[in-house]
Amino acid sequence: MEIKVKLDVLSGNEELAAANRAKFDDVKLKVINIMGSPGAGKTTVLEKTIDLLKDRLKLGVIEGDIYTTKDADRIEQHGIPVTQINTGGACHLDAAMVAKALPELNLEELDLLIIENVGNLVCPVEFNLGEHLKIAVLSVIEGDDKPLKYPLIFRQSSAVILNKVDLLPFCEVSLENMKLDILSINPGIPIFEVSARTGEGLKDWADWLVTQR
Ligand SMILES: Nc1nc2c(ncn2[C@@H]2O[C@H](COP(=O)(O)OP(=O)(O)O)[C@@H](O)[C@H]2O)c(=O)[nH]1
Ligand SMILES: [Mg+2]
Repeated sequence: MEIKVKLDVLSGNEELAAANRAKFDDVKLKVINIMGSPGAGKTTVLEKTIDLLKDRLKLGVIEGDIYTTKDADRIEQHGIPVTQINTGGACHLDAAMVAKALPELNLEELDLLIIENVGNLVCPVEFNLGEHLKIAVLSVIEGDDKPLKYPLIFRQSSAVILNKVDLLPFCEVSLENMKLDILSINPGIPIFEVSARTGEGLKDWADWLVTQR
């Protein structure tokens, strides 16, 4: 019985995600969905990415959070259109929430829409939003066992950002093992080793993102 309910929820979500995708494609808008644990550095990576790309692309952002507008407030400082979704308790965004937020943005005027999902390594990946690419952000301090413990997000993503490499000297993790495990789950997936604090590696990520348009 429980499984059936879950299937119904997911199939309803797929229909709404397809409708979102049609809206994006109508106006030739590329959309990415950034996922990862709370504190992995999603918003910081996004802020730095905006600074690198805002002169090249017209960017817009949807911030997903359980409560508060803290992340949207940070993005607003960078002078690009942003709207906040509060899920009011849900651990992930779904296609209906995104559909409701879209009228807040002028989609025709944007080249790239970035959605920051609710911080969570598990649930967000199960709900398509209509995005073209899913991107996983994992910080090295979360531990090198995480890719194999949470494989779905790495399997479904089109790229992985390994953030906080500036903290590698202070934690016992093997970056090599992290990368090997991610590649064993999703062979060939681009992996960007970055520090959103120092800026290391972010130009390669931003350049890759531009090529995805
Ligand atoms: N040392 C270090 N700290 C970082 C880095 N990226 C983000 N942080 C810090 O990690 C914390 C969580 O970052 P945030 O972007 O809010 O993560 P989010 O919850 O995934 O959006 C903040 O205190 C950031 O300043 C990084 O590359 N290196
Ligand atoms: Mg955030």
